[in-house]
Amino acid sequence: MRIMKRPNILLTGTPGVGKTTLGKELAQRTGLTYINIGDLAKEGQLFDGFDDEYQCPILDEDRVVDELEDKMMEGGMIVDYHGCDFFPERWFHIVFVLRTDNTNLYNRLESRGYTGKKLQDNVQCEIFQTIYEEAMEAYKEEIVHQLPSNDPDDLERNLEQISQWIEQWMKDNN
Ligand code: DAT
Repeated sequence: MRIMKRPNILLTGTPGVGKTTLGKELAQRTGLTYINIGDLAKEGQLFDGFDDEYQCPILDEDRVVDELEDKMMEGGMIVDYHGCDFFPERWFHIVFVLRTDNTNLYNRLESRGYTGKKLQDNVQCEIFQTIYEEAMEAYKEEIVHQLPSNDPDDLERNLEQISQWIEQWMKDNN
């Protein structure tokens, strides 16, 4: 039996914009595999040092890339991470940067338990569109797309659009 080729998708954006929510639901609807880089790093202890300012372990980016290489070559992966410039560019067929309005994001991060500098820095990251600019530098501009992620209607629209894109990609590449 010939194996169907499937695309790899990167979901990125500031923490709290809804990457996990979208990624998991998208995986359920399409049969693609959802990969959360934070969880993967925790499971495999793929860390290199500790960030005193943010009180969190520092991701060992090289080991994350090594760990994922074989899976990414299989295709059909949905990768979720709040950064994007250390992944090999060749891994992804499309990159989505989720965007959330400031007040909305502030409330989400606050209910997640973020306070003080951590809360402020993350909201600023969104205001300065840091991750969008990172994505535009790391990937071909034409494969980078911003998606609004403010309410359940946005979520549903994004799910439908990406599902359709996957279907079309598979028609074109098989
Ligand atoms: P991320 O993975 O980007 O950190 P998340 O998926 O954990 O974000 O979502 C953060 C919170 O926001 C969570 O409580 C779910 C909620 N949320 C996500 N997408 C949403 C949307 N489109 N509309 C309303 N709430 C959303």
